[in-house]
Amino acid sequence: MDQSELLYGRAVKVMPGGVNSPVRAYRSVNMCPRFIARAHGPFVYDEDGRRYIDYVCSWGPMILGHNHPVIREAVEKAVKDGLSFGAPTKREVEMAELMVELVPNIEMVRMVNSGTEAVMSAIRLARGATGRDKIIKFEGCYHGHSDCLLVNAGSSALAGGHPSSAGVPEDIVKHTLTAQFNDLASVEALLDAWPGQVAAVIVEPVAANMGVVGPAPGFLEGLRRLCDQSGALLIFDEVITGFRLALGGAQAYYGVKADLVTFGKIIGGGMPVGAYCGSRALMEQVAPCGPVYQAGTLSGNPVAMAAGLAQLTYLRDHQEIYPELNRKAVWLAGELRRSAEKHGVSVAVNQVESVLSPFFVPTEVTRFTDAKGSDLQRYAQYFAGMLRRGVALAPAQFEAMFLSAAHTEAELEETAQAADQALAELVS
Ligand code: HOZ
Repeated sequence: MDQSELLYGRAVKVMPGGVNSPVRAYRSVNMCPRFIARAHGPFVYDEDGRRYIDYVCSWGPMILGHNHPVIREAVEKAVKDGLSFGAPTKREVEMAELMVELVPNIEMVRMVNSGTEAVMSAIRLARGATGRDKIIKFEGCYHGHSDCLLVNAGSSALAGGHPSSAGVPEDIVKHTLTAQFNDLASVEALLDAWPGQVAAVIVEPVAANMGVVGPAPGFLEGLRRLCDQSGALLIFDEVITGFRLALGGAQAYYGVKADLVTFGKIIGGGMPVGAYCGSRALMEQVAPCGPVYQAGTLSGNPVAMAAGLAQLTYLRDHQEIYPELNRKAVWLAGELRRSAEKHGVSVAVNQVESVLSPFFVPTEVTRFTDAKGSDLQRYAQYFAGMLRRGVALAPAQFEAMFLSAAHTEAELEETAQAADQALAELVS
């Protein structure tokens, strides 16, 4: 037995499924999870000291690679001044100023502690500001685990076979309407069916919790138009896309304005941070300025702000990272396609900038129904083959693969070789 197996044996006795977040239990790949002891650059190391090239990247935020010196030093410096004050700090102001500078169409920021909290609060704000109750989300999109959004959700909710959760009252989710990603007609139909009642349409601009599925041309623009026509607010959940597709996130990348934007872990450099942002008029509806209540002792935590400020400042000052990340992702996606074709394995590789997903399907994947058609058994075998060769992918088909600036040509080559062998195994 290795250390991960031993720890997992202890963990399942005291934690549900042995984990603090379901996808980490590796259930959809039928394996024992790796317990990670440390991480550096493009690598994570398990408790036995085995090294893996990491494409989970803490589910996105480690865009500069693990344990980046600039972020680590900022955290070390902040820790010396104290861990939590429950009071305003200079760093929060600097952080909000920087976000307003970098993200299009936002004038104010409210910090929270996670993407879940950011989205939950943005929905409350949208409802408070419009006086409407209904929201529209997309099947297979994931916006955290707050009650009203755990409906037809993606990510590990989908991988675990529970796209909607027990414990969420019908009375709450009756206000959550579900449309189809990349299908404007499905949104229009809901808006027509509930005239004047939809507070917001919330979308991951690039769906990344059904695997990666980019927006079809005109989809995001269409959402903007439909929201303008109906008086609903458009919320971009940029927990994955923010500061990743581009410095200004999906709004900048696709040239589409959102009314509210939510961010998660990436703005904390991996520390627990989230934020929701929008125009002054909207954000001043939030307490203490307005009637929409939301609060938190750890919101704007000084250590988390130090990490986030260091990461966003670094990204602002090193924007060459973005084309470089894209170049690496295009190369890797190309290698995966080439190997799949060589070995006669049906794989569709979706890639948008530095997020990508292989789906084990014979067709293109442009909709949730296509993504759901992926052969999950094959993904599990492929995952196991990659892990054996020292490459850590997301342990579930419906998650994304993230690249970081720390992945060099050497790691990419090693990954492509591992993928070639793992794909060959699928047909042997
Ligand atoms: N659902 C999250 C990823 N999309 C899980 C994160 C985690 O387990 O850390």
